[in-house]
Amino acid sequence: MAIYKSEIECASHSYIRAIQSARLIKMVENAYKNVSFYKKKFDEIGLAPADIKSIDDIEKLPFTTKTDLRDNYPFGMFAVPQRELVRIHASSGTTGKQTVVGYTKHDIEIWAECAARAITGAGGTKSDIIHIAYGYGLFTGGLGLHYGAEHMGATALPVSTGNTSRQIKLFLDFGSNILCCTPSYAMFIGETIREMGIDPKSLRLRAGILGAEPWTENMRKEIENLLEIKAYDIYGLSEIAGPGVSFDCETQNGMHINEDYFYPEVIDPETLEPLPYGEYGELVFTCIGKEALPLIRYRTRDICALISEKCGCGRTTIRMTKPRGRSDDMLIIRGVNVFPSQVEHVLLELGMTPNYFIVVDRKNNLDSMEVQVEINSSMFSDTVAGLESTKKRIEAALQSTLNVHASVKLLEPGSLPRSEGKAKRVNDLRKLQ
Ligand code: DLL
Repeated sequence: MAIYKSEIECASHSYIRAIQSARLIKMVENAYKNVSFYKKKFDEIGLAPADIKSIDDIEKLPFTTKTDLRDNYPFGMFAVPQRELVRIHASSGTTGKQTVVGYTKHDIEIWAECAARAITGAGGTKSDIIHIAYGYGLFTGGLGLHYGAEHMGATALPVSTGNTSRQIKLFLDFGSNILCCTPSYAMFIGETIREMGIDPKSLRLRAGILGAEPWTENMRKEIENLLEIKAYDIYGLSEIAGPGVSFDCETQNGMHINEDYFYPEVIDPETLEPLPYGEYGELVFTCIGKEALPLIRYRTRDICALISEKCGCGRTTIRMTKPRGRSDDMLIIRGVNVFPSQVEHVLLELGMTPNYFIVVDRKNNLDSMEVQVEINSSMFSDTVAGLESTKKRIEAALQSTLNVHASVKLLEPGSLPRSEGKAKRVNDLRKLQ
């Protein structure tokens, strides 16, 4: 399959290191000179921009967190005056004050190129209609892939999220080739297509570029079967760049990081020490190519590992595993760490639907966890005894994977709310007490 910028994506390690070094030096100077937050941080630890001579010096630099962005709300971390900005995005702010990010013309150009690399990684070409069903607005999903599609000369179809029957009508009428949305919305679109009696093979859709939330390999198989497409993962976060920080290629074996612009590290979130390739920890990025918001060693909270082995697709860029979830999404149930993605994995291994919801509570000082899951329509006619044994089977499998007891509640097909954006999987009632 084609590679969008092979001179970079297939470059030698030493060539990429040289680019990273040059860009890091420039960005550190920019951050020190133009962002008072960084000047103060550097001065506090006695670090001068001149101490950063190459990418090998990255570990000398201080970390940046979401709290730093919030404390400098809205424009305090920008290295350019507002008149230099051509776009502003912001996170939804559901867990506190929203974080605001700004882009210069040059920043938009590199982000669009990274998104174009991702669309090409999913087999997209100039001839394709890229159906964008991520939200347009302050969220980066819609506009990020939109600019990526235009950058490569493909046809962007800016549908935005919601109105599922219209999405499907456009598949039928316009012949969309690549669907971009969250994995949970792709599932819902797939279910709706089946309910409407449409054979997905009769559509021109052949790939999905799905991300913005954690999803498992089993969910990938479900979506691929339901929509008869190949499902590619895409990762990004507003603070660094929206979709296109990293992306799946045809091997679907870890996402290639656009490391000429976003330098990755994985650290131990407790000791803050960098971890070797292959070990799971917290992903950290340094934005080495951006002008407006030069974030240094930004702690993403996403848990994953870096993969340095050569990829079968020919790209040489470093890859990251699918994020398991965010350290702040991790539930601690009776002292045991549980990620919602582990629950999803178990359910799909047992042939259940990926429509599930976790309710955590605390009664008499003891944590309880209930996993609600919809049964398949084929199980609908099962006897009560049959359903009871399914419930027991799931409970036993959850216990052995999570090392903690979860009670299971089976629900009728279609009873849980469907998501058109990022799915909400957990209600932690303990936080409300
Ligand atoms: O979700 C950007 C994006 C849009 C990525 C469209 C991909 C597609 P935020 O709203 O700032 O930005 O949320 C960022 O979402 O730190 C991860 O926790 C999670 N996330 C994003 N992509 C993935 C993925 C966009 N492929 C946060 N797998 C990140 C798992 C993901 N988690």
